[in-house]
Amino acid sequence: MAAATLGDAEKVKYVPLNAQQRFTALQSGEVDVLSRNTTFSLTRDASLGLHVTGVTYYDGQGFMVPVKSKIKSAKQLKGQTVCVQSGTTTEKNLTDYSKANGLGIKPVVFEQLEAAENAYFTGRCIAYTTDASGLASTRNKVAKVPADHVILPELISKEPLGPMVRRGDDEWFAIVKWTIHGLLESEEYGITQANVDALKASSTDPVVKRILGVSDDTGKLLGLDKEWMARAIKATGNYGEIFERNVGPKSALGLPRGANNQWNKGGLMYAYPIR
Ligand SMILES: N[C@@H](CCC(=O)N[C@@H](CS)C(=O)NCC(=O)O)C(=O)O
Repeated sequence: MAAATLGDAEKVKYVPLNAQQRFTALQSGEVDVLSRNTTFSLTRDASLGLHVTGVTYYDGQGFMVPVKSKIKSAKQLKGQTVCVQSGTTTEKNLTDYSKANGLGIKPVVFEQLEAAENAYFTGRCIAYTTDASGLASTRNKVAKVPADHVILPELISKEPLGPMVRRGDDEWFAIVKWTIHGLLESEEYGITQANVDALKASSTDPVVKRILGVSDDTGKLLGLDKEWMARAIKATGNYGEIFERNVGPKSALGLPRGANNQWNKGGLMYAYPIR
């Protein structure tokens, strides 16, 4: 977004926010875009004075348990304690799932992530629940021996994650939304960080030419210049490259591409056309 808008991928100030603080920070203008593991829901979209932009990661809520607990399925959590962070969709999904399946799960709720994780790892709860990507992160980063913990197969919710912006700034909303689609469509059409310059100079594909601003000037319509998307790709790579580097199978998180693959490869990622 910074590369597309300001011409420099480094012109960003990152402000760490926990689950509780994130919406107020965006509402008050402390940040201009909330890019965290935030789920889009009707309530959040309609009642916070914010806009959801586009899904960058399709997630779902899961459970982690110690291997030694011998629990193999979430259905075996009957009457058990589960650590969870407040101010999240996670907390509500847990209650819904417990009710719907008659499990009588006992949630143990913490405001801070570290407190919830710590409670789980010290045995205060039999399971820890959050988005599956969050579980992978916690297991990788916090567990003394990651292999001692298993993520159960059930995903109990849909968690479409992506950036949010403040209402009342339609131009910025459009830039954030179309940057996401541009990076997705670049992957679909094979434009990468490594080949972007060469394709700009020689591609004859009309879609590639449009994305790279060689034919149409889509940037102008967003208040940017015609190089906006070429610059973004050059700075970070396309969506697939960003995925592989940060969360993919070979990264520390080791997450499979799964639902986040392109629509024509069995996934849900479907870029709106840059035209
Ligand atoms: N996607 C869910 C959960 C996101 C969430 O906040 N997860 C926790 C647990 S992984 C987290 O990221 N906490 C970090 C923090 O509060 O610093 C939501 O939007 O409510």
